Amino acid sequence: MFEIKSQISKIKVDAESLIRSCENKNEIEQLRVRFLGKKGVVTALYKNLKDITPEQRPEVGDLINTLKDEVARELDCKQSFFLRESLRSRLVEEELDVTLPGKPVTLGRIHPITKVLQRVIDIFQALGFSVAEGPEIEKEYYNFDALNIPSHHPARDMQDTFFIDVGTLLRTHTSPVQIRVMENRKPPVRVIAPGRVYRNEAINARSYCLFHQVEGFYVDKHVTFADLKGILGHFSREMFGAKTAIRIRPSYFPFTEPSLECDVSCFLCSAKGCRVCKYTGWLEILGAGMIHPAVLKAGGFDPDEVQGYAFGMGIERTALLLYGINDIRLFFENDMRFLSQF
Ligand code: 2NL
Repeated sequence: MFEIKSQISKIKVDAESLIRSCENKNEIEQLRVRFLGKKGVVTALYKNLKDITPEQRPEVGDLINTLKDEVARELDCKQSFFLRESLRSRLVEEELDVTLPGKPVTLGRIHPITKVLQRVIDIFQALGFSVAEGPEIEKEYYNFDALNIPSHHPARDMQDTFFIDVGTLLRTHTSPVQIRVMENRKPPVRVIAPGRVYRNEAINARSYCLFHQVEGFYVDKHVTFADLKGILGHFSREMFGAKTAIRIRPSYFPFTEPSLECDVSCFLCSAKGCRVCKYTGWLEILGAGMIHPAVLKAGGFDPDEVQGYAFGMGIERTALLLYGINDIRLFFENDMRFLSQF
């Protein structure tokens, strides 16, 4: 009994000093085998239990259990010390400072132009219009000829249009999409064409070399100017508020006859007059008209059988008004300080 107790104390002292002087993980593993392994020193003690009296066994058994737990704890302790050391030296080697704050994750936002564009699309989709898209690099034929824009027209000038090649250009409006739709469909057709368009203009607060447009058209038997007026009023009230009034003025586009420009009552000052509406109470928002017979023909329709209206609006201009922004260039800089305000 005395013998086994002193054996236990000796093993404890030995183990402690050996563990203390360990220099690496491998040495710890070797000690773990030496003391706690199947053929280990502590394991061997259990076998000696049979040599002592049954009355004394529980006490000695407890002592051995405690010894086993203590040795295991000290081995674990030293092992995690080596683990921390190796991690630390790796961090130093890699010059990684884990205490530095992480990079902030900024969430993206829907661009204000996309928001306005989507609202316009929603309004027309609710009326049964479908959405069509087409190429931004377009044939001169679809961009100009098919739209009854004569070859001597100033819009065809290099000064106003980005030409890619002879007969190929960056579309200056989304009307060519509508010609392509006409070529492939039979009336009745109700389509809107949203998208990017390009103009070779001097860049300033009011104009940029690219912008977004939504054009739309409806061709059917018996489509009249009154249908056009109706849709312009409906769109304006949906877009700018139920109290919005519209005013139409005669205008000119080569692709419509007659042509008009549509103003809405200024939603910023309730038409009382402000700087934005230049004290007129009206804001110009879109152009429209009855599709020119030559354009219907170019799209493959018979102008004696069907008629149609068409309209077009610039999205940036509408967004500037809706959000009270004074510089169109802000839409193209993609500065999160600007974009995160919408
Ligand atoms: C504006 C005016 C307009 C159209 C676009 C059009 C398209 C076809 C046939 C006839 Cl396929 N017209 N589009 C008509 C009138 C005006 O746009 O101020 N846009 C920003």
